[in-house]
Amino acid sequence: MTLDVDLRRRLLLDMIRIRMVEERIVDLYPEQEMRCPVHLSIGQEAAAVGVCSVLERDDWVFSGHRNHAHYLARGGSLERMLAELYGKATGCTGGLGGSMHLTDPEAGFVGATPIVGSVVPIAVGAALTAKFHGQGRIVVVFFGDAAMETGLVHESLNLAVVHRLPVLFCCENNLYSVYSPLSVRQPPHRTISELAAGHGIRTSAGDGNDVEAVHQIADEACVSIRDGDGPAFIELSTYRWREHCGPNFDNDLGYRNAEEFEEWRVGDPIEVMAERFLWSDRETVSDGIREEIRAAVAFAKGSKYPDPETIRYPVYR
Ligand SMILES: Cc1ncc(C[n+]2csc(CCOP(=O)(O)OP(=O)(O)O)c2C)c(N)n1
Ligand SMILES: [Mg+2]
Repeated sequence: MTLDVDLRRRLLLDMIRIRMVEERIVDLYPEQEMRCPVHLSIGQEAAAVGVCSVLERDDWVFSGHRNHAHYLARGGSLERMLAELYGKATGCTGGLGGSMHLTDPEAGFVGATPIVGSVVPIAVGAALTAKFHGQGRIVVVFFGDAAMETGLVHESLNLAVVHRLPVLFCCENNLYSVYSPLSVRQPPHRTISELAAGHGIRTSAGDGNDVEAVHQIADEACVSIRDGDGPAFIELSTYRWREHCGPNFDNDLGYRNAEEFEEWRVGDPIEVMAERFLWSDRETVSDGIREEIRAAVAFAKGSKYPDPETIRYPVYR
C-alpha cells in the first residue's frame, strides 16, 4: 500500500526535525549547561515517527531513557523539552527531571522513566484505566531490547494479554544494551518477537529504519487493538549511532565494529525516505526548523532555574 503524499512528507519532516534537534543538543552539550545525561535517538527516528503517526489525539504514549524522539514525534513542546534539559523551571518537568523524565500530557506524552523496563507496567496500568473508562483510547509504550530481559516486562505482557488491554508494546531493537550486544544476552535461535509471542500476544516485526513500513506495521497493530482484540507487540530493528549516553561517537571502544556501523549508517532512515520522495524545498524547510530550534534554545537558556523550595513538591505534595 502506498501512503498518501502529504503523510509521507510529514513522516520525513518529523524525522528531520528530530534529527536536527538532537544534533543541536550534540553541539550545545559541551557547554556544560545541560547537566543531565542525554540518550540520543539519532539513527532511530523512524520508529518514533512511524508509530506516533498512527495515533489519535487521546491516545497515551510512554517511554524510557531514550525518549526525545518519542516526545517530539508525539507533539511534545520543543521549548519545554529543551528547558527541561537545561534544568529550568519552564521545563516540561519543572526542571526537576532532565532528559530522561520528559512529559507533556496535553500532547498525549504521559511520561518516561529511565529504569530499564520500569515504564512498561505503568503503561499497562494506564491501559487498564483506558479500558475501564471505555473511551477507545489506546496506550503505546516504547522500550529497548534490554527491557525484554526484565521480569516485569514479561509480567506486564502476561497481564495485558489476560485482560485484553488496549496497549501497543513497541520494542526498538537496536542490538545493544549499552556495550553488550544481543549475542551475549540472548540465545541466537530465538528472536525478541518470538519471545513476546510466547505470551500469546499479537506480534509483528519489521524494519524500524523504514518509516513507511513502521507506519504500516503500527497501523495494523493499532487497528486490531481498537477493534477490541487486545494488546499487540511490535519489534522494530534499528541502530543507535552515537554513544549509549552522551553526544559523542564511541566506536573506538571496540564493542561494535566499523562495518556494522557503516551498514546501518548507509541505511539512515532519513536518507532512505528522502530518496523515495522527490522534493525541492528541503533547504527551506530545514531553515524553518533551524529557526524554531534557535528560538527554543533561547527560551530554555533565558528561563530561570526552579526555586530550590520546589524540589520537595513532587515527593511530598
Ligand atoms: C534496571 C536497570 N538496570 C540497568 C540500568 C542501566 N542502563 C541504562 S540504559 C541501559 C541499557 C538499555 O538498553 P535498551 O533497553 O536496549 O535501550 P537502548 O539504550 O539500547 O535504547 C542500562 C543497562 C537501568 N537504567 N535500569
Ligand atoms: Mg538496545
